[in-house]
Amino acid sequence: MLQCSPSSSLLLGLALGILVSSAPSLLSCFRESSSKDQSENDPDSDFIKHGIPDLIGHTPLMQIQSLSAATGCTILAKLELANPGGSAKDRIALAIIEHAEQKGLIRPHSGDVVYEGTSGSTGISLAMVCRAKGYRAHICLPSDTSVEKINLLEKLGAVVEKVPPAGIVDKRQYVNMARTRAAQHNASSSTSRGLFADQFENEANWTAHYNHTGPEIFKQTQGKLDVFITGAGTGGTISGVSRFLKPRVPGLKVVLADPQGSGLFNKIKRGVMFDVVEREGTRRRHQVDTLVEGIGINRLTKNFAVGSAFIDDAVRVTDEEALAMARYLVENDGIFAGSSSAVNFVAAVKYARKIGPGHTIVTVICDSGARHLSKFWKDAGSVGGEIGLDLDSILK
Ligand SMILES: Cc1ncc(COP(=O)(O)O)c(C=O)c1O
Ligand SMILES: *[C@@H]1O[C@H](CO)[C@@H](O)[C@H](O)[C@H]1NC(C)=O
Ligand SMILES: *[C@@H]1O[C@H](CO)[C@@H](O)[C@H](O)[C@H]1NC(C)=O
Ligand SMILES: CC(=O)N[C@H]1CO[C@H](CO)[C@@H](O)[C@@H]1O
Repeated sequence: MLQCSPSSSLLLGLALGILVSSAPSLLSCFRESSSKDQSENDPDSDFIKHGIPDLIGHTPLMQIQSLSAATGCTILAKLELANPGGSAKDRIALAIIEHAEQKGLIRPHSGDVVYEGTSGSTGISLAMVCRAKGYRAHICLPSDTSVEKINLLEKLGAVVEKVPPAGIVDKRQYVNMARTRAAQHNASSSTSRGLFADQFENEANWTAHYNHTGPEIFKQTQGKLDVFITGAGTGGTISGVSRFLKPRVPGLKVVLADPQGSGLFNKIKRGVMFDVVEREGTRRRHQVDTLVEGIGINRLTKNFAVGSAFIDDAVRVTDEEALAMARYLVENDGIFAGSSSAVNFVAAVKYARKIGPGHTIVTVICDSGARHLSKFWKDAGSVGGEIGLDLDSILK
């Protein structure tokens, strides 16, 4: 609904179709009151969803035909872009809000406001879920955030506060500003409350993936997978999914896909972050020097730390490789993916080549290329002429 492209509504339709065919336990009450044959054969015999929260999760798992054929491995992608807000962050936004409701920290339709510092997908998901559940969202972001993101947040009814770019140790940095605003709201109102969502440290982050994304992948593959590979922003996805799958899938390898400039690759390979100096606050403002958005980081977050013992290996991906892969997926499969998804696929192919044919590799399409038109895709060059890219020319 948010991205008005035909592809996202198609994907949403696909998501609902897969839900019907692959989640029998959820559907048992539906099936009891309707013909089983009918619900299995007719993709339109779906039950009615009750608002946005009902649409979050249960995303399809899709085989990538070109990459599977080229590597001899079965390469599968969890389509997180099929969530109603266009990314896996819908799961986190819903989990954070429901968690806070259970703890009695916020109440719907009482003027409570959810504050977050984010220039990424989390703000969009929070803005959407807040409106669906009777809250307001207040998003702090760096003033150089792209105008289309700011527009989207505002059209979703969020208050957007632009703060001057600053490092994480600075009080006026956007995440710190969101924390301050929530506290100020609390202090100044006796009737309503402020909640700081805190996606990087909030435990609802990885548990949402432990409770939902991991079990969905397990069911969809019937537990038959050899590798799970994805990037880390907060680390919630890789931690939650690997903590769920590792004990249940014997021999599973969990692999981190890391963009250039991120310290996590070295953390996994050598046990140390890339650059200790950065912790002293001397780092450049752009923590990670890459075109890729949403993954790659140079500090250790709690959500990454809870899963790092479950990560077996890491693959580094350059921007150049990610850009070429993004084009490759459009030209060969009609898949228009975002930058972090392109990184995931480069890493999946590199890992497939390392372990050889015959394995099943699961990765993630985090969001659509539509979110990345003005930055990543702008640098992708012309797409759609000759189908000329082969995998060898992508991997450096
Ligand atoms: C587009 C995109 N891809 C991937 C991720 C990584 O997810 P996680 O925060 O669970 O590590 C994010 C998170 O910020 C993102 O915005
Ligand atoms: C706001 O107040 C509630 C209830 O007093 C408290 O639990 C919460 O931690 C406060 N939040 C902030 C951001 O100060
Ligand atoms: C995950 O499941 C546990 C146990 O049922 C529950 O306590 C927790 O709140 C759930 N968390 C999320 C984010 O769904
Ligand atoms: C159950 C569990 O281990 N929860 C942890 C999740 O991560 C937060 C910090 O992000 C910890 O405080 C919790 O103990």
